Amino acid sequence: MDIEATCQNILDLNWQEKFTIPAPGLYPFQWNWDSGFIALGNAYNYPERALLEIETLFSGQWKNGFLPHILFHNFESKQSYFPSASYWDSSVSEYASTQIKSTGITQPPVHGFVLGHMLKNGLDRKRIADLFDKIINYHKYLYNCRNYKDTGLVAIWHNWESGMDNSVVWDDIFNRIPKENYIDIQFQRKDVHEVENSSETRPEDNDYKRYLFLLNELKKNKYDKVPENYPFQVLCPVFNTILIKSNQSLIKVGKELNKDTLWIEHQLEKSLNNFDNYFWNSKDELYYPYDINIGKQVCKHYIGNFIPVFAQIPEINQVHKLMKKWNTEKGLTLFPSVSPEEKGFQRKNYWRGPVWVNMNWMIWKGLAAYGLNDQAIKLKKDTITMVKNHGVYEYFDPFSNTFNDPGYGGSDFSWTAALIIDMIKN
Ligand code: 9WN
Repeated sequence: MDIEATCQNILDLNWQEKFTIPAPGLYPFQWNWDSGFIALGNAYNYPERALLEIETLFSGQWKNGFLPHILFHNFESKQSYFPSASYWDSSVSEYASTQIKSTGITQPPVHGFVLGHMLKNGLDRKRIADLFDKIINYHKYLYNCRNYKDTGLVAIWHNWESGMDNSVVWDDIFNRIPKENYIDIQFQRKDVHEVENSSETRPEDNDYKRYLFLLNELKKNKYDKVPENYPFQVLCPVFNTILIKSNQSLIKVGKELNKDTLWIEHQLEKSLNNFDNYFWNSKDELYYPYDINIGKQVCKHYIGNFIPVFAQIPEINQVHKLMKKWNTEKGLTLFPSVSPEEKGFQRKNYWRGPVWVNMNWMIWKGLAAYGLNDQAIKLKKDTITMVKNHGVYEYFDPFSNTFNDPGYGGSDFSWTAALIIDMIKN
């Protein structure tokens, strides 16, 4: 079977009547940014599924516009994931859906650019117009409740909100949390039973304790505000790039559908005006996250250094500088989640080194938009070849050249399948 058919089969396998699970067993519910990437891939062969995926996701939107990171559909019959619906207990919030249980944190806002892709591919305009309004409400939540000093840059409150859960960029923040705050937290993980070799490829128990400490603090505050002295308040360049990209796309969609786009244009302008002030480091010539608590950039070498190309935020001369850094990275053809030279790099461990398809997809899109076609085409080809050689997994060893050496984490991983389909189609 060719790779496109294999990927399509995986999307079929993971389809659950109105949404798609990210991976069987490991992730049995609906995840926010996963659904965006999945809908993008489904827009080609299954436009109805693509629309339904995003409609189902927004059926879990809260009254204040907030869009949760997991919707626990059919949670009674699914026991393979922790933290569960009852651990999160979204009912503590007066805004939460009373119909659909969810988490109380969000994930990168990919939906705007996914909507643009759907419109471009001729999907139902009326349904796109309805989704447009819901996405705007979500962005209003972000700009009302997460806007840092009215910069147009929005803050994340949990590492799971970044989607890049155990990246080295969060290490210092976690190391600053006093041990007595989390050491006694009790829990039973499920993920470690769902993947091969979990001790080398998934976060550690000690990491989970700290993730749960943050979760419990946010829950005490009804997922509405950050508590005083709360340790995780970050401006993430990846999250903000994705928001900017979505806003750029929503403006185009809005104009085509005769919607008012002034508010988004205004937010976008602010975000772009402030982006480099917080994220660009002119000495290192890289983008870094900004830790609000200490008022400093987190100067670590990881994939987020490059992601702003996705929304064409850097000028072309900055892009050339960024690409030079990439080329020096030990001859790797794809972007690893963390540079092999960075302290804490682990080639098999989740967001601490492995290659992820969605990250390389964003850089590919960005390079193509700058007209850097040779680099873009090579990145696309190498990503497809990696998946052909190692399987449709969640993440991949950046140094593995051996054919048939499997990838890591969830097998039959939906966003890998969806984005490979998109790469093949373009
Ligand atoms: C927590 C579903 C999600 C992705 C994240 C990825 C992983 C979850 C977990 O899986 O996170 O959200 O339990 O490890 O890090 O990006 O959305 O695929």
